[in-house]
Amino acid sequence: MEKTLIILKPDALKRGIVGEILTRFEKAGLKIVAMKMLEPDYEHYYEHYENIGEMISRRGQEAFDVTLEFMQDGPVIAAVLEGIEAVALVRKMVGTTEPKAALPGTIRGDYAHMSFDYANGIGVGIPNLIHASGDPKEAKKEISHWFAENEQYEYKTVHDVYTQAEKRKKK
Ligand code: FUP
Repeated sequence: MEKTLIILKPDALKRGIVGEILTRFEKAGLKIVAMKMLEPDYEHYYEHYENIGEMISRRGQEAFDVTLEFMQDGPVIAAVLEGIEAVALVRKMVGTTEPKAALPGTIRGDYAHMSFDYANGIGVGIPNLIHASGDPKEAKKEISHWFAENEQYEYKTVHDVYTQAEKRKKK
């Protein structure tokens, strides 16, 4: 079963919408297999956003710097979600990077409206509430960067009857 990393960013904690965001994933049947609150340092975010995410070449040094500053503005909650094609599903539920462009029904579209123009104009990182792994390869690297093996759990949920069903036998 596929796993993906989410990080509830400092703005999600400060706005008190952690529960609402997590509820959306639980309702979709995704399984929380790891979760913790932490306040990572610059090096930890450098590994996440540049060594794994290659953000400087994609977005530029300035966007990278303000993002790291924004992420260090308070504690975050990191979690690993498991489900069928979980990486793509969670990205869809999160919505596109810029809240202004994120569709209604997505987390960023429903809970934020900030534009790149506004954030870049005042020189701040965009408060878009949540990070989610971009693809399965990135998810694997991010999960092992944020969680040790013994911080990840296996258990059954009521969704497993559908999501981990046996192959149907032909009659
Ligand atoms: P995403 O894949 O949605 O996490 O987006 P990116 O990896 O491209 O960017 C990482 C984070 O940097 C985004 F969540 C928001 C932030 N960012 C800014 O704050 N300003 C920018 O101009 C670009 C990105």
